[in-house]
Amino acid sequence: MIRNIKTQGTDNLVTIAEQFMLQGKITDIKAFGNGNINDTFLVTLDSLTDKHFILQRINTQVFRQPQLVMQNMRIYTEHVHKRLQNAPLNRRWEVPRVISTQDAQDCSIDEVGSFWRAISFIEDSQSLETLSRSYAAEVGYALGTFHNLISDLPPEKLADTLEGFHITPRYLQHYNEVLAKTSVKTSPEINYCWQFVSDRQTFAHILENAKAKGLLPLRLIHGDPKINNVMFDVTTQQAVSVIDLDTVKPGLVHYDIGDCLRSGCNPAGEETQQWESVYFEPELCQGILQGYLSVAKAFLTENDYIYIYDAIRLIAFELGLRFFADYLAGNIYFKIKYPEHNLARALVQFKLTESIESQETTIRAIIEEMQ
Ligand code: GN1
Ligand code: MG
Repeated sequence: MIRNIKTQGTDNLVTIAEQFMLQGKITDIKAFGNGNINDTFLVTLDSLTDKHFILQRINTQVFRQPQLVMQNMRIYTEHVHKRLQNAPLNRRWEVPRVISTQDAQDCSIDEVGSFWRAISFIEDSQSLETLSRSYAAEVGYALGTFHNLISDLPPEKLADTLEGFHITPRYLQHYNEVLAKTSVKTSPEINYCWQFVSDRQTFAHILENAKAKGLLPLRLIHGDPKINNVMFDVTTQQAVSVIDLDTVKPGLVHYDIGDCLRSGCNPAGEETQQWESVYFEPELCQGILQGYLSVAKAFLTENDYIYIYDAIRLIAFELGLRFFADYLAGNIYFKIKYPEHNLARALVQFKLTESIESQETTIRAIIEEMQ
């Protein structure tokens, strides 16, 4: 099923947006960003103070307890605001704010039961879909700063809003269940994906095994730090915020490092149609890690370093597996623009994984020399 944001009438959107407004008049509402799960809109106001805010319909098929997502977001933002007040950074850094409804709620539920929330927009900033070398260290700095600012918030303070998220063996199990139920038509692309997954069944457990053995600690993580969730100041071109806080919850920092690198070091971008030319760029990897470690070195352990390469490889593989399983299941999780979209996305991630694997020595050397 293809879900289409256009089915949400504009009048209706204005009515919903007005629930969150304390001042000004709406002059524009438009679809915003490239999210695969929630529906996101940028609301423009004629107010002199806050000129924009983000309006989102949370996908409650994915986030079954949206109230918990909002609760986490409040706890996270309050903690970080306090920390920044006590010890400001020596450069611009912003944390998105939850905007309450006029009757002081975290969300507004419309007549069809959709769950809407509003978040402040980071003014004078933009996101990037692909990275050039000059931005790589900034992306790493942003993730490191994000981790650093929550490193003193006990992980158990935040709820698990998406059970199983980034637990690769669970995705593998789901994939095997889907496969058992589906009569898959075969094609060279589908065979490639099927073979790709079947050759990596043992590898899928690598981070969860390390976690179970107590080698890697649970910390608070972002969950989805792909590069277009990092906002850059339009003037200084420095990273100024990490947005999309739906999946901030306990996990391994390796999920975040892997996700940031699998998205940042793929110059073709995750939506490219030319999957055969997808590759992992080690120079971008070096830049991102350098920026990350400039902030994160203080809290990483020796074991953390040992698993960085595996994390990069695993999260690329995992995302490919998630896209492929969703394609086989009939596209019920990720939004799609055309029927084979999730298959195309899976091919991109598998090709990227292949490129990571073929450059293992180089990538491990980059990590080694930064310790
Ligand atoms: C989804 O919706 P979006 O684009 O923020 C997904 C991430 C994937 C990403 C791939 C909750 O994020 O895990 O890495 O697509 N989010 C969830 O682009 O599943
Ligand atoms: Mg997201």
